[in-house]
Amino acid sequence: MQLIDGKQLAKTIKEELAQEVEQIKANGGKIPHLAAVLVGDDPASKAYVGSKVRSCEKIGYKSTLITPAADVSEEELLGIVDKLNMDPDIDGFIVQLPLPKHIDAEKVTLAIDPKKDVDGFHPQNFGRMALGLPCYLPATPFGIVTMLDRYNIETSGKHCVVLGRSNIVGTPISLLLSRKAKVGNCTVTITHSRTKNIAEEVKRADIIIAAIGIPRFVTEDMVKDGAVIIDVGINRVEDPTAKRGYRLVGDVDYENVAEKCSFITPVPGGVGPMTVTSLLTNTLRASRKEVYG
Ligand code: BQF
Repeated sequence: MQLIDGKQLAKTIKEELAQEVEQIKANGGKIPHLAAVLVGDDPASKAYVGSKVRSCEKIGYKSTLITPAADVSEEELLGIVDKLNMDPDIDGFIVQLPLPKHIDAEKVTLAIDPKKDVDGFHPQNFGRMALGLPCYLPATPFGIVTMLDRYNIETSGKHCVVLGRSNIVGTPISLLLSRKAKVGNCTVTITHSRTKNIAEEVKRADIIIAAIGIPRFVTEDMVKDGAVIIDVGINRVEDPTAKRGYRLVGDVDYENVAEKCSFITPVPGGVGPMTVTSLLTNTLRASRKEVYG
């Protein structure tokens, strides 16, 4: 079994991006500038946005953090989005999800200028991804594809089984891996809550993408010998010995499954850190106008 070390790979990619920034500075170009909108004070969202902003600072990007209160009106939030759309210094921005219930997240996503949509959530970027046109890839699928690429893991002709069909992970990674591309050419099965016999489907997989949101769902008996496992889950489980009383586990029963597979991503330190570098790469592409000219 070989570990796919997302934390280390993310560090390498951030170093590469930092060098790009050095080049830009030396040539007197525009420094990439990411803005993040964090509504309210959900602790997980604060932590995620905090790490994105710190990563920007570390590699030499400009960053702007906007923190409206949890009771901000939808209208006000749409006003913030509009200002960011218009601001010529902002190359790209994100509105951290989830949003409070009184705000229509779909409406907010639609309001983001696709040219600045570095999370790749706007239907225009999603559609372009599905068609194989230039676009910003959503962070998690982009991170997964980058891991498979950098670890030289063959995907062509492989059977990939995806667990979960969310708009931000399951559905887009299924599309990407089935496309005709360097990382692609898979035969993809999408499984979900209505799938009749998930274990039987997963057992056939050469590549398993677990994005189901159930702690340790994928067990040893579901895994074919030599399979590649990408664990997207971030689940809190009680652990009295841990400082905070809980710890993070993936959607895969790592301890028991690891022996059987050829490659596996850990949780934490697997897919998670790669989502942050995806956002940083998209922001560089935005500042270079690589996608929309
Ligand atoms: C790690 C996210 C659910 C809902 C909204 C490193 C991250 C996570 C884990 C991270 C996530 C998950 C992010 C680790 C961003 C990934 O070491 O394992 C980094 O920052 N993520 C988010 O912004 O919004 C979410 C998950």
